[in-house]
Amino acid sequence: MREINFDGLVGPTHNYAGLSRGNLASSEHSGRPANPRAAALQGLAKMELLHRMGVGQAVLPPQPRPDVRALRALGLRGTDDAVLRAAARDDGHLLRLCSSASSMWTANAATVAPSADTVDGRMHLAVANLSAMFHRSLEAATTHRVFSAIFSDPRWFEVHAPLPSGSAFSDEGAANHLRLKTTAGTTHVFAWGRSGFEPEGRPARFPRRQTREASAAVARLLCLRDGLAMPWEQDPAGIDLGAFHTDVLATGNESFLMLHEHAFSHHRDLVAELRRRLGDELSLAVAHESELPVRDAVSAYPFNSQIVTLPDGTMRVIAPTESRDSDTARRFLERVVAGDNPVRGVEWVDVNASMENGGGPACLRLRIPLEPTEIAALAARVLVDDVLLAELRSFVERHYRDRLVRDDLADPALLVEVRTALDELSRILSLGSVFDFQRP
Ligand code: SUG
Repeated sequence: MREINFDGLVGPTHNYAGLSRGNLASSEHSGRPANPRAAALQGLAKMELLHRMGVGQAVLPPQPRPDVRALRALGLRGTDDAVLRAAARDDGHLLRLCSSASSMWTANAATVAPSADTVDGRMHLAVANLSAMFHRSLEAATTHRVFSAIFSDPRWFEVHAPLPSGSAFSDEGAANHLRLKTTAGTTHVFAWGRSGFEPEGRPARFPRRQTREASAAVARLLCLRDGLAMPWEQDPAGIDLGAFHTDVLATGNESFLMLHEHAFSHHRDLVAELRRRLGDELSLAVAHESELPVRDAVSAYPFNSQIVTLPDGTMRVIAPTESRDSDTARRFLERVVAGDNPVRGVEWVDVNASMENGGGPACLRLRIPLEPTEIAALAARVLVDDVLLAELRSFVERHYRDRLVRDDLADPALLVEVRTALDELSRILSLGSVFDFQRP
């Protein structure tokens, strides 16, 4: 089995709208001018690095924004231009809500169980409803179509529709999920922040996006073999300090897990349970508050690194340059590399444009472990090679603006540019008509 990282290509409307309460970077950078072209090229450079390192790499398309269909569903009428003008009225909040390039953070697109872990021996993928944040909930329908187009062969794959929307079954995808594996076993940790039905025990500063009930439903949909699912609560203190997803404070790969003590409630019990299931082969690096304050972990994102296995079996940490520039985060990662575990080095990547909206290297990718026969059954041209990378770079350079400010979202020319671009991209990637504007 080979893990393929499906990265979201940054979209042409990448902007800073301050839409995600509880995501400190999103609030802090609200209203700044954005450079969608540079942001997309940063993402492509990360894909190229992983591809060159011999890691499986694929790409997912951005989604059409502004989302005119959503604006019409909210009661705006007339031509597309009239809809944009109406959405820009008052302070333009409606337009910003429907213009985010947030589908780039594909760690939130879905949760995946590889075929080795499921009762029917097929790969299962559950699209996330992203109900907690309105701008993100707009992604789910198109995400479902995109995955259904790629994983269309029912002999190998089952793509599940998002859970019914609503706050009780609010699901944020793989950002709240960890798959660990040793020779002793496999465990899928499903992290959740609140119950969908019981009142919260104490007042919360920031939203708990994932519910326990959603995690349980996703685990059922994925058809995991008995005993593989392990639900666990996120530490409410961590969420209130800005860890809106589990992958802000914890990440793992096969037999290695690194986490902050505030990632999960009762982290010692979590570690003991993982040891019971996975044995001594599991290696762990736990950061304590005294070594690495949550505040630093949230701003520098060392846990939002990708941990990848190279063809020689050793691991590398793909970390954001913000972690290199933070003394506490860098020292923690240096301790990881020096430790008794399979990690042999750190590669620093600049994904600053995404980071300024709270999305590090790990947010930008969805991990999908696939068997060779399953890779051969992918029904779109999404696996990255040198030719596709060059085409994507040229695509971004031809179609993306290098500056976008709030008022530009109402520019009717932007909508035309985005549709022209995504129409071309759906052909480059052989995806068929997956976007709203391509469908009746
Ligand atoms: O959902 N930011 C995203 C960041 C997602 C990060 N993903 C993971 N941790 N896996 C979010 O909060 C900000 C958009 C804006 O404010 O313009 C935003 O949606």
